[in-house]
Amino acid sequence: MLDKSPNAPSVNVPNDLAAHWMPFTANRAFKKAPRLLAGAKDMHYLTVDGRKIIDAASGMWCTNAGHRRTQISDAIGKMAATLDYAPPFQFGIPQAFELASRIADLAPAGLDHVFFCNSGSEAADTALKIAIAYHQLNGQGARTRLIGRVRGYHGVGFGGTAVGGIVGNRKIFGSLLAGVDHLPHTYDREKQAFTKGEPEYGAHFADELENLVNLHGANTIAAVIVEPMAGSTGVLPAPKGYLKRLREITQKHGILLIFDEVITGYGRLGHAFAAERYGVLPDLLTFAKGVTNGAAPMGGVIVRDTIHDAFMSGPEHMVELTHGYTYSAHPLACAAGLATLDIYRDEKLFERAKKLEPKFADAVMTLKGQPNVLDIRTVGLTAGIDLAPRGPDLAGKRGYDAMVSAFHDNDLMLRIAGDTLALTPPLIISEEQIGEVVEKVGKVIKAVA
Ligand code: PXG
Repeated sequence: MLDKSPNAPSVNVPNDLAAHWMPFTANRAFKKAPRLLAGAKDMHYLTVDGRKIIDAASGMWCTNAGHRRTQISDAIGKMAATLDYAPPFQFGIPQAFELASRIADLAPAGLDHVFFCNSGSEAADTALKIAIAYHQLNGQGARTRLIGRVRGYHGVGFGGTAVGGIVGNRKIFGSLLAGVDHLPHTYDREKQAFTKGEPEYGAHFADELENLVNLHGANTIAAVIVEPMAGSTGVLPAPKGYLKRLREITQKHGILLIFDEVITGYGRLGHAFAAERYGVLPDLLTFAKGVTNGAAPMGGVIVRDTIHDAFMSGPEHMVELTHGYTYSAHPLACAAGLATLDIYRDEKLFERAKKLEPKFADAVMTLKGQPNVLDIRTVGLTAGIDLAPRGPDLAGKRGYDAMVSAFHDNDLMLRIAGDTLALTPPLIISEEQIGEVVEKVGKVIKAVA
């Protein structure tokens, strides 16, 4: 229970953690030794016991502009005091239209319409539904099949889980969606280990799509969804030429290509979107996280003109797309989004990420040779460091221990994916702080050796 007495400490720490069933968390281990956060500013979190923790994870790939930006919190506060809620179906707020226009302006030319939701999971499911509906409207109703990728992550809705390819996220949830298949992942340690940026080897993994087309028939396939850089599975940058090849094959067969940019969007790879970095134009592009700097829940799908326009027919009083959320384009999220985009623009944070990329890569690569380090991958301001598992039945234990050691003993927050450590700091990180993070990660790796 929270201590509600007059003498309660200023940072009120609960002493009963049972009621909160935490998401994607080892609940029993957490509750024995909680990692409780009380505040944040710029590159740091503050723990409930007053320690300053350097954030090498942008929270959870969210706070690209750093924490507690007053411009954003002021905008949210002002909006909350002016307009608490507005129905997004059949009514609108000016800020939603402004934000959509600004996001469309940031996206590569051709991606011109923005559909808002509240998370990356909703964005993935929305994109998949739009793809299937588009084919239906286009007289190709047999195109319902969805292709994801092994090791892909597209959130936790039934659609996103079905096209996702992380076994642990799928196996206890039944049959998910029918008619789903998967491309192979693009990682081959023997050929790619310790690559900075996009590996030379692996464009041919895209050719597997031709085999899936042969197997199922192009006229049954609605869309292919991939992350330009697979994040949750431990940072797998796309091999050189891979995404272009995927675009050529999808185009040839009338299959829509969806880029899930929930992580790669808003500067993570040194561009507004990874689509720009790779010069590949998808048909739909999903985003979330960085759009509001994590300060309010928001996600969305950016859609090609041709797809959007296909829906704009029939009687004008009719709803064109029977899909949406009570909190689509929520006023607080729109306010946060507009203030966030101002910061990205004014502080040139995407360019900053691009400039820092080689320095970040060099710094993280110095960890090569540390105990148990099997591979290091970097792209943009992101790195994945694979550690050897502690044993055949202990997959993920060394990674978990590293996260715990980082937080409790080294004042560092990092993400883990099994035994892979993921670094993905706010784009405001200084060169000195990159050094500090890498030094701390080195200590953590030694601590779990
Ligand atoms: N797509 C991608 C590519 C993601 O990375 C989602 C969809 C789902 O977003 P929501 O907002 O519904 O959670 C994600 C989320 C990690 C980590 O540590 C990554 C995510 C979420 C939590 C942890 O790698 N990505």
